[in-house]
Amino acid sequence: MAKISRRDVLGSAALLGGWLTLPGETAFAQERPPTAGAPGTGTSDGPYSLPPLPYDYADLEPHIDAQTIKLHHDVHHAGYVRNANKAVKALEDIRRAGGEAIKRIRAATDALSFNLSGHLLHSIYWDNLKKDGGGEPPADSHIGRLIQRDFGSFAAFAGHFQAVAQQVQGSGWGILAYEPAAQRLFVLQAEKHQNSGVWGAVPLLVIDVWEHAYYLRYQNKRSSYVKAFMNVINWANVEARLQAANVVGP
Ligand code: MN3
Repeated sequence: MAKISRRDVLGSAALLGGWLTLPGETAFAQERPPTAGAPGTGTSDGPYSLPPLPYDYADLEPHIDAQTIKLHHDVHHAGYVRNANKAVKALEDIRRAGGEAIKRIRAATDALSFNLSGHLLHSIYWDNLKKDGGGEPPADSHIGRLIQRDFGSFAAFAGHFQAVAQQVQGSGWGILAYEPAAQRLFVLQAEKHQNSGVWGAVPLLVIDVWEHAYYLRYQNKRSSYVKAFMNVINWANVEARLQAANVVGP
């Protein structure tokens, strides 16, 4: 079982919406590099920017191939960033124009939801993965203890997570999330990027099951990709996200 190192956590902890200080012994938020969603990381195009990959394109081979990672990050994710910024601009333009322009507010709001959700989920996805990852989180980690408590065992969680990912209808995501109202974990689905979510739930581990995430290597065999994904999970990153969500639990 891989032990989570300080270095793993340093390089990986980020949350939707920016940086949060980690509690207790892992309070070293100031050392972490900026990433997607962090204040001040936008460009002249708008508030969002494409985060750099935290590893090389080929580092997740043979589980996820280099060409898929390159296209997925450099083209697909970049497109969501560009279109999220465009949606922000469109909303500003509509407000400024007034009059009949307000009739376009629904379409622009939909575009923001789709593209910004896509950007944020992809930003988590890259950080959730690492070369030589996988296995189980340490039994004494927060994530290890919560998985045990809320799913019964790691094997039960893994089966549940993979089944949800495999059963997403069409394009979407499987998401292990921390739900702060009940202070527990759930495995959720996102259809496209923005549907079927739960407000306030914090995504900790996300698997993209759009065909662009796996089709070059796995063709129609989504289940083979989902299985392979389990071998490149960066559990230190998942742990850091959980701690940053101010987890209360065992
Ligand atoms: Mn994708």
